[in-house]
Amino acid sequence: MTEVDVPASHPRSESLRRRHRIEAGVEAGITSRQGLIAQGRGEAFDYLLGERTIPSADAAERAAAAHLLRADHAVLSVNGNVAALAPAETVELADATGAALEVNLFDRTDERVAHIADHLRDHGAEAVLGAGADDRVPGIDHERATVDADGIGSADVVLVPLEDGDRAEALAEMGTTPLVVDLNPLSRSARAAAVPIVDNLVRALPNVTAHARELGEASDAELDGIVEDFDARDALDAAEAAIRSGDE
Ligand code: PTJ
Repeated sequence: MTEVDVPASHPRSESLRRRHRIEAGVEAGITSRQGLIAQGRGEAFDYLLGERTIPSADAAERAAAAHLLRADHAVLSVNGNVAALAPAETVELADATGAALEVNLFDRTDERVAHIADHLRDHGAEAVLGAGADDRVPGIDHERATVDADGIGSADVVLVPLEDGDRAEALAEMGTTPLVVDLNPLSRSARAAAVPIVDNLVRALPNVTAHARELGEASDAELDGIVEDFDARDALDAAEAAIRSGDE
């Protein structure tokens, strides 16, 4: 069955279509096989969240938009799951905020970096960083440390969607502001984030874009206010409470 064969009447049709996108990503050399496992983990949390953007996630998405707009050099980090699930939405967010795009992988191969960069270009991206690999994030002993010096290596704000590990914390250690999209409010990445967005990537990215467009004319003082008013701890607590109770 292909993506188009999933009947709209199926109660889990949207979820099945996303699974197909990840599966196709693996077949196209974009997504790692580990990405299939990550997708299942995310689905479970999303189910418990009611597969909706809860109010605290919407507030986080607005704060993330403000961070991206006021950054001097923002970068959206793209891995194999992000590229398979939301390539157009990722490119659109980069356009709306002026952020750069950089491929950054845990299971890094030059071939997969090239496939993902091509895929983003097919969805409208102009420049895609990540192949340079001429810098490292200190304190990480695996391939996610490999970055471009003119990308994540010198960014002041980095959006880290969909990964759990030690990179968000390492970015914070080097003075870079990590914004994280992760459906698990207990994940290391979410807990290390200046802005943890506990929402599905496929809903989160378009909503950050919508907030960025709406804030396009906002003054620096207004953006600063949104950033300062956001409390990461409260957002994580609200998401965990929503998952545990089923309420907002
Ligand atoms: O492409 P690579 O080589 O960089 O590898 C990417 C994966 C995803 C395989 C790698 O980053 C990984 O193993 O991630 P983890 O440790 O499984 O963590 C993924 C986190 O993202 C988990 O906390 C999931 O709950 C969460 N997640 C999964 N799907 C989504 C998600 N969060 C938001 N939106 C999703 N669609």
